[in-house]
Amino acid sequence: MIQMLNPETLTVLVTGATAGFGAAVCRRFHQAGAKVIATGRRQDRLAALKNELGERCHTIELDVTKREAVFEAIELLPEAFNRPNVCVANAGLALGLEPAHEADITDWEQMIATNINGAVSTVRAVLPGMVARDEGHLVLLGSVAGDYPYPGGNVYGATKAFVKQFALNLRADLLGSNVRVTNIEPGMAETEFSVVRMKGDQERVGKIYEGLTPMTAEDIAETIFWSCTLPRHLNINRMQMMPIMQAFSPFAVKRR
Ligand code: NDP
Ligand code: 8X3
Repeated sequence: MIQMLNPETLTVLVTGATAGFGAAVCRRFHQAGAKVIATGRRQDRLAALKNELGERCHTIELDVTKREAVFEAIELLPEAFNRPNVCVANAGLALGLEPAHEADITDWEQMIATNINGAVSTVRAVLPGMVARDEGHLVLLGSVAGDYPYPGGNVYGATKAFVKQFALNLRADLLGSNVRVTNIEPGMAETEFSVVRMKGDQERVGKIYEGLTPMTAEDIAETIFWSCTLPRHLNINRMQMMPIMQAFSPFAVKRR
């Protein structure tokens, strides 16, 4: 038996905590005794989470695309929460599934601003404190879309490929410190992700998960919790996860 970390020693900052993986991560760590800092844009969701979790939960209304606001949020953390030793850079989205020549470029820009710039700002804001304290864990939300191309994945997949390489390069920079970095790369998980991607078209959303059992937000939260409570000498670099009912296709070939 290995000795897992005591979750009560953890203060966990989560971006995108108002839904899906982020909310489940907050609940999982909180249930185990950790303090959580839940952030996101929807204030009503944050208030409900605070109401549910109570004293060991601090909430911040935060749009990760606003760089100054991200840095300010970390700088102004109240005393009881100002030493986060886990940061889950989770805020992100996919918008649309159109082929590249038909996609809305503002959707592309929003994915880049959130999934790339948002993750970069979050990491850059939280990392100096972790390095100074010589203790921390950055968890980034990548995706199988960053590993495998698929039609309509264009910019979304590219943002997640960035996240993967960013995580690996962070590991290179942080060698010698006690700061861990993990890129979690899920496949199909049923959250609000597809509602956002399909811009509220429930019929299209329903078809995505029809006839299969997708992963849940709790499945992903459990994996993150596990990787963050492993003994400090261990680092999970990348973790790719899929539901059993999802796998790969052969290369597509267009014949005349
Ligand atoms: P959800 O749509 O359920 O949750 C996304 C969260 O991101 C929400 O809390 C949303 O909060 C937040 N968010 C979006 N834009 C911003 C922003 N500009 N600033 C701050 N927060 C923001 O999706 P998931 O939980 O499924 O997705 C979480 C992460 O996991 C994403 O990075 C996604 O790409 C990734 N992922 C998801 C998979 C899936 O199949 N579900 C698979 C692989 C990866 P709010 O709107 O309140 O700001
Ligand atoms: C979400 C998984 O397969 O919809 O990142 O791109 S997928």
